[in-house]
Amino acid sequence: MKALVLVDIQNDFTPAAPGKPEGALAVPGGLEVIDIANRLMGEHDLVVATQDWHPADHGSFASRHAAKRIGDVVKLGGFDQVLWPDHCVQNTAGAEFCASLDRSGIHQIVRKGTDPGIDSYSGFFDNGRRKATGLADLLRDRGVTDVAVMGLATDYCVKFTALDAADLGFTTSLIVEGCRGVDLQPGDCDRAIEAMREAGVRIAAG
Ligand code: VGL
Ligand code: ZN
Repeated sequence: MKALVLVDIQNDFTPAAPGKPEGALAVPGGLEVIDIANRLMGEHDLVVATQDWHPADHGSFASRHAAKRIGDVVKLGGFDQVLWPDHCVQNTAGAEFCASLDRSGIHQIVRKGTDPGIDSYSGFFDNGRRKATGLADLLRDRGVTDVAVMGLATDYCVKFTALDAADLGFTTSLIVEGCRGVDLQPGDCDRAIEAMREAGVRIAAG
């Protein structure tokens, strides 16, 4: 059984388009992954979409930390945390999936980042691996053996989702043409892809 995991293809992670404002944390080229996602849905037995879903006071938001700026690093939940603009706040338009993503092809939605005290880049666990989102159980219950990962952002949520999938024993591939990244530091995306490859993730095209 093959699953497609679509990571965080949400309004806040994508640039402006006709009828759509620029997302709060827009990843360059982020809208370009949607056609690939829609096409690959039909080639998988199970399609799961992760959704970054933060409370308004989430600790990853620079706005919650006095005298800190976007891109600064603080400790959150005991871990280094990059600070982001407010994004994907629960029940806001920014947190919704992009309108052109084919919702009818998505079987399950897994929300993450709901605990204000810790971030959750992976679709499987929070960054401290304290709580599971339920994605692993969902995949196992459906008899999934192979997981293809794509979406946003290559160097954060895609990376940690793919690394966890491989670590959990799924035969994991990265659909590299279906990913776009932040590159806060030049080369972050390339390094993320290399880290996935080294962890046994197969790097596939589209
Ligand atoms: C993400 C930064 C903050 C992601 C989520 O989806 O990669 N990045 N929250
Ligand atoms: Zn987030």
